[in-house]
Amino acid sequence: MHHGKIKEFPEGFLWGAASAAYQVEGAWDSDGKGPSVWDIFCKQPGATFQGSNGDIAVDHYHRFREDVALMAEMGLKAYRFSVSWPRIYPAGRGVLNEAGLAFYETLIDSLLEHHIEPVLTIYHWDLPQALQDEYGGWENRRIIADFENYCVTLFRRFAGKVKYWVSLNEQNYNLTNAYLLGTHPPAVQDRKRFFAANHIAFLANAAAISAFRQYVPDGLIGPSFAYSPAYPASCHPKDMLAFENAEEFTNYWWLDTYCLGRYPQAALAHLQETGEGPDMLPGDLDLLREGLPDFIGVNYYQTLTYTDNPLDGQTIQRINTTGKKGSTPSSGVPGLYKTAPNPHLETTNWDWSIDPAGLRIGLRRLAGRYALPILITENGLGEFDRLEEGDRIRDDYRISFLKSHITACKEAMSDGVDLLGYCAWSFTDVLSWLNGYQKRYGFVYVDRDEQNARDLRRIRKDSFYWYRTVIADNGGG
Ligand code: BGP
Repeated sequence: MHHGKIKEFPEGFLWGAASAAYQVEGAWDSDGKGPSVWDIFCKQPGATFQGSNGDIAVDHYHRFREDVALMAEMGLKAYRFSVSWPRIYPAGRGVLNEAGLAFYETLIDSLLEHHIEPVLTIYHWDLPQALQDEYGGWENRRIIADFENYCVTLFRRFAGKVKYWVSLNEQNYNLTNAYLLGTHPPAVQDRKRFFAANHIAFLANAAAISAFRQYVPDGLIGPSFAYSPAYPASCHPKDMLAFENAEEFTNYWWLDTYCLGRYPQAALAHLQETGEGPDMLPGDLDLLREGLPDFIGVNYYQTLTYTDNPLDGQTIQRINTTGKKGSTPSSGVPGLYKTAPNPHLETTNWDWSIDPAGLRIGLRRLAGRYALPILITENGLGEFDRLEEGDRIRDDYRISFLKSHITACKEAMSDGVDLLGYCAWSFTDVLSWLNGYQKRYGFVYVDRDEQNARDLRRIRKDSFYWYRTVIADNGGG
C-alpha cells in the first residue's frame, strides 16, 4: 500500500523505553528479596554467556534516581519496567515484603514527578524459586492462584498511579526456551510439558486480567508477545503451508488464546493427533474468555522465513549467544516447518534479520485479526558498542535501525493500525539473559562487562541525543 500522505503520531503518543527487573536491578538478595529462578540458574556452569548474571546487573535498584533523571533529560514520555515477584513475595506467596513494594512505589512516584508514564510489567520471567521448588512453577495449576494473589497486591497498591499494565512478558519466548530448548530455567526439553506449562500460563494470565477489571477499572492491560511475523521462503505451495504452520505454532497459538480465548484450529488438531496438546478442564475456556486484554503488547525484533520440513527433517536448535555472525543453524519442527534465510534482508551480528517492513506487516496482521490497539513494548538493536575516548559512543547503526522502525510505525498507522506507543528496548544497557553485557541495546551506555562491574558509569550514546529530538518532534523529526 503506497500512501499519498503518511499519518503523523497523535498527541499523547507514548514515546518510551523499556527494561526488566532481573536485567537492570541487581540487589538480588537485598531488603528481603527472595531468590528467583534466574538467580539460581545463571550460576550453573555454562548456563549463560561467560557465566554472566544479574547479581549487580546495572545496579538500577540503587541508581534509579540517576536513571530517571536521564529519562527526564531525554524527554521520555513512558518507561516500561517490570516488578520482581520475589521482591514482593520472597517465597512466591504468604509473607509480603513491604520493602519490595516500597521500592517500586518510590520508582513510580519519581517517574510521575517527571511526567513519565509508568508502564508496569507484572512478570518478566523471574519466577520465585520457592514456587519452582514447591510445585514445579508453571507446570502446576496452583500457580494460577498464587500469580493472581501477587497481581492483586500490585493492583491494590498502584491502581491510582499506573494506567498501563503488561501481564506476562513473552510467555512464548520464555517458555519455548524453558521447556523446548532447555536454555531458560527449568531447562527442560519436552513438547508435552511445553504445551502444558503454556496452558497454565494462559489461565494465569486470564485470571489476572479478570481480577484487574475489579481493582483497576480505569487501567489498560495486555500481555507482551515476542512477535516474529512469518514469511514463506517461496510461493511454492509447500512453503506456503510451512508458513501457515509456523504462523499457527509460533504466533497464533498465543495470540488467539490471549485475544480470542481459544486455540487456533489446525495447530490444536495436530497436537491432539500427536498427544502433545494441553489437558483442558471444564471451565478453562470460560476463564480464557473472561480474561481478554485491552491491547496487545508487541516486542518486535525480526521476521522469520519458513520452508517445508518433512517428517524426517532436521531439528537442530541453537541460538547465537556469541555475536559470531552466521553461527545460527536452521531450526524447526519435523513435519511442520523449518527456518530458511531471507536473501532480501540484512542480519545483525546475532543473526537476527533487520526488517522494518516486517513490523508494519506484523502490526497490520494483528490489528486486522484482533481489532485491538497495539503498544510496542520492545523494539531495538543488540550490537557491540565501542566506548571511545572522551566518552563517545557512535551508535549510528542503532539510530538507523530505530528510525526505520519508527517510520514503519507511521506507515502501519496510515494503514489503520491503532498504535498507543513505542517503547524502545532498552533505556540503559542491560544484562542480556543469555548474551551477557556485550550485546547492548541502550540509549545509555553502562560501563561494565561480564567479569567486571567496574564503576557502572552511565554515558549517553549518540542515540540518546537522537531519540530526544524524535520525542521533542513527536516522531516527525
Ligand atoms: C526480549 C526480552 C527482553 C530482552 C530482548 C532482547 O525477548 O523480553 O528481556 O532481553 O528480548 O533479547 P536479547 O537480550 O536476547 O538480545
